[in-house]
Amino acid sequence: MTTTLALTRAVSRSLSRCELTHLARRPIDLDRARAQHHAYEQALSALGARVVSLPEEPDLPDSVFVEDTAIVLDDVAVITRPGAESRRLETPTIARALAPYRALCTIEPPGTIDGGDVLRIGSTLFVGRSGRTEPQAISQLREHVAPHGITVVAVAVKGCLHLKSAVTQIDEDRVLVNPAWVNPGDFGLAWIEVDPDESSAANALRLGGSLLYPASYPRTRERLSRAGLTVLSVDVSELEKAEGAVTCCSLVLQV
Ligand code: CIR
Repeated sequence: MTTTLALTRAVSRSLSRCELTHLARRPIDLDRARAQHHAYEQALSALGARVVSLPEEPDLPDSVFVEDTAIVLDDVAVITRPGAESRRLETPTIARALAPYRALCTIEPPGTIDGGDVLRIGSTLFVGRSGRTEPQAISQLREHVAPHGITVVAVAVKGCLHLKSAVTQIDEDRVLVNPAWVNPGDFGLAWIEVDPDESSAANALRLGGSLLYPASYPRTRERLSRAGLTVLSVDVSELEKAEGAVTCCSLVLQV
């Protein structure tokens, strides 16, 4: 009997000093961000995950976005070397938290890769060549995962932070995609496009047969519901000001 574990980390008091690439800096209400993050964790629980929340890292502004620190597969986890230098100290605590559950390997300098650029579909890891993830690290990742029967395919992504800003898997057969940022045909599945007025709406977290999905994108949500998907909305608007979304706030693994 396996358990779905969702590893999260409390919102840092320094979140307002987060990295920003495509967004202008706006004031972030820290209390509200924490309340939203708490509700997000409750939603993970409601969808069947056992949430393990790591303590706050006061000096690491983006440390709530744990997805970027590791690529967790069935029997191995690859600890990343994040593309933003300010985020590199996030990884040792994540490695410690994952060590009881997975064999660990690491991306070494000069390679950089963010977990947000890695989309697993079956036995393929699609990896976005973004501003954070470069070819040297993609080669390292390929060598780490090949012995586990996993193939790495690099894909072009433009106009957004990470591959998973542009595309996520929403059920066995389909991805949700913004065609302005990534080629929808690259992933070998059928696709649903985001509403044209909701460019950042492609990030959905698939868990327990449902989708955890940001409340900010009602039109795309309507498309998902019409397509027969079960959607649980969460308000993550304060985290969105830090260029975060729903997949980035957890690492989900079977233990
Ligand atoms: C960053 O720029 O690294 C953070 N402010 C946002 C990271 C979001 N991560 C993700 O979507 N995987």
